[in-house]
Amino acid sequence: MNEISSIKPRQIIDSRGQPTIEVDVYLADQTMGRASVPSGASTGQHEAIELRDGDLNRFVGKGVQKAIRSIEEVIAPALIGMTADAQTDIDKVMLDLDGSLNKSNLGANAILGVSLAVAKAAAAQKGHPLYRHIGGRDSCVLPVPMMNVINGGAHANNGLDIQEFMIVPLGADSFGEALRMGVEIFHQLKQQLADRGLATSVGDEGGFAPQIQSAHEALQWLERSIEAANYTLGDQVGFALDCASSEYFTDGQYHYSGENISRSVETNIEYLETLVSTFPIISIEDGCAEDDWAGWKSLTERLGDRCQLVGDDLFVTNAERLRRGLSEKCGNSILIKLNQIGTLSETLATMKLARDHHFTTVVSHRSGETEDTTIADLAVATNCGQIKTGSLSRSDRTAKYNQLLRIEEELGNRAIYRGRQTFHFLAR
Ligand code: 2PG
Ligand code: MG
Repeated sequence: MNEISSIKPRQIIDSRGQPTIEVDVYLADQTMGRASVPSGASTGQHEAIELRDGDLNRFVGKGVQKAIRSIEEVIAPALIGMTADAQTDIDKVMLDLDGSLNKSNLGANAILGVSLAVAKAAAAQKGHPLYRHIGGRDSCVLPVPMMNVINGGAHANNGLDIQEFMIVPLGADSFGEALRMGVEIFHQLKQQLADRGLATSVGDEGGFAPQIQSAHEALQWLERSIEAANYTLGDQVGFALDCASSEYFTDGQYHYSGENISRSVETNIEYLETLVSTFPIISIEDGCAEDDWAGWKSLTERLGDRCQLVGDDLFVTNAERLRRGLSEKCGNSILIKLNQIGTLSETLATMKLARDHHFTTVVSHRSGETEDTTIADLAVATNCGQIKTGSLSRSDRTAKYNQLLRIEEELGNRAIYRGRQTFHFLAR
């Protein structure tokens, strides 16, 4: 009954107005699973390849008709007749059909759309929620959200070089309460910016993008908003940063254009250390660039016991790169983005490898998103404990938070929200 009977891809539009892929997978009993594929802006060099048409006359070259043809002509004929439960086999068939190391033949966007739609069809056929289908009966941990309320870097056109300034509700006792705290702080921040005549328009991830120049200044705005919302900084709410520093690392230097300062690998680490000593920053993502392994090692030696150090562009959800990081002691956490690697089963394998080596895992959106909420389910399925899915505005971001509210409701008293305990390995 759960053999795949047809696969229907289509081109839709993402949150930035770029084309992306949506896939419907139908099973023999007419059950349908639908998934769509996100897209990054600060994309890592080592990510799997997103296939784009390059035809400048249509969608400024960003069309995904080639990837759609990969599905129609190559993937669908091979998968029809397979059982939707056989996720690993299905993903393996697509990997073999592609044959490249980075999915450049069929496109990671084509492969991921199918991989996720298959999982959703299989879940629907059993009448199970997606998190339960992927993770089984023990999936019950609601993730701590890292909410990106000030946007910079490639996601905004202000002077901030660091891409994301996030608030982390450590002191909540449920996901719903955590979300409420985020929302209240978000509104205080909006008010404060407006009172001082700064813009309250938002960046790609729904956070504010005021014309400010330095991380110090951004964090002070957050401090004031948290206070105004009547929460205690450090105790109830911590900070997290995504530097996305590959974007401003050239010729061995980290160039902070907003502050007009270039920092060497070592002075950049000292700078991050100063920020961590000044503000209650519990997590820093991509503090060093994607191929600055020596910088990463030194950053981890210096800050690894008091700050979560998350590798995004460094690891690109890729088990091989994670293995190198583990052996060279780079970072203590990995960001998980399905489209960086391109299949659900490889993503789960990378998460398992990380956990087996006591790395934390943070499930993440991309800056270009759709209404698809798979990552909310993935975070609960794997009990990973942390999610990064933007600010408290724009439906492409809030869709994931709202799905987590539904999951928390459905789990009832089985739901667990660990809050501060998630970061128990940090000596702070
Ligand atoms: C990141 C992501 C998501 P992008 O760097 O972590 O916040 O951004 O999707 O642009 O790579
Ligand atoms: Mg990142």
